[in-house]
Amino acid sequence: MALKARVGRRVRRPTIPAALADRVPPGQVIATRWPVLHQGEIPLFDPETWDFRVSGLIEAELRWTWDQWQDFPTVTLDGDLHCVTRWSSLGHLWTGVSSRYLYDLVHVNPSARFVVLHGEGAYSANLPLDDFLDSRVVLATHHNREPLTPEHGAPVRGVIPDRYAWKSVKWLRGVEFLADDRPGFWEAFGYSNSADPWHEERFEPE
Ligand SMILES: Nc1nc2c(c(=O)[nH]1)N[C@H]1C(S)=C(S)[C@@H](COP(=O)(O)O)O[C@H]1N2
Ligand SMILES: [Mo]
Repeated sequence: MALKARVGRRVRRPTIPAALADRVPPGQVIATRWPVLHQGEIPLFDPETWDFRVSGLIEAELRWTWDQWQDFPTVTLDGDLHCVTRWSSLGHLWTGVSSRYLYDLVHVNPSARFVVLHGEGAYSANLPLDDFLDSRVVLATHHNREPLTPEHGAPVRGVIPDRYAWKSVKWLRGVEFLADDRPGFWEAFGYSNSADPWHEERFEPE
């Protein structure tokens, strides 16, 4: 009986609606609710002491307060999240400062080829400068027109739509411009440096 039942059973795979198929990278399933995933604790946000630092290959290190951040122009863009643990979360509208705006503002030395996005504490993620400057990259303060919630990275998070979501650093506190690449938090553990979900670049080849 048990054997028969087993033979008759089909492995159920979640089906991806045809209309969304081209938005879901290989090996991913669509998450029905927006998951919350991160290392460690959700940091407290104090607008009085919060700052954002730009460092590395720029004329002089910069520090912006939360008040100053409010003066930056914003863009509003779609951006899906693809977690390497195989969920994809679609239909997010992000509002924030575009990476290109920040780059142009701070006069980066042309020798810079890479960036490290620094989160609160020890979390970070690296990107080639070209990936960072992609027109869809936003340093978001708002999600679906509401301020970001603490668990999703308030007050500012990176959104890097075409890379696995560990590069979309929550609680973003700074950007560092570098001539040479330097692995971030997960990249140092063997996760893919390039992290392109469309090519399933989950882990760095041995
Ligand atoms: N600072 C910080 N940012 C982070 C992480 C983290 O641990 N710390 N986890 C990353 C991972 S692995 C994922 S999948 C996304 C999840 O974002 P969400 O919780 O808003 O869905 O955040 C990314 N950003
Ligand atoms: Mo993730």
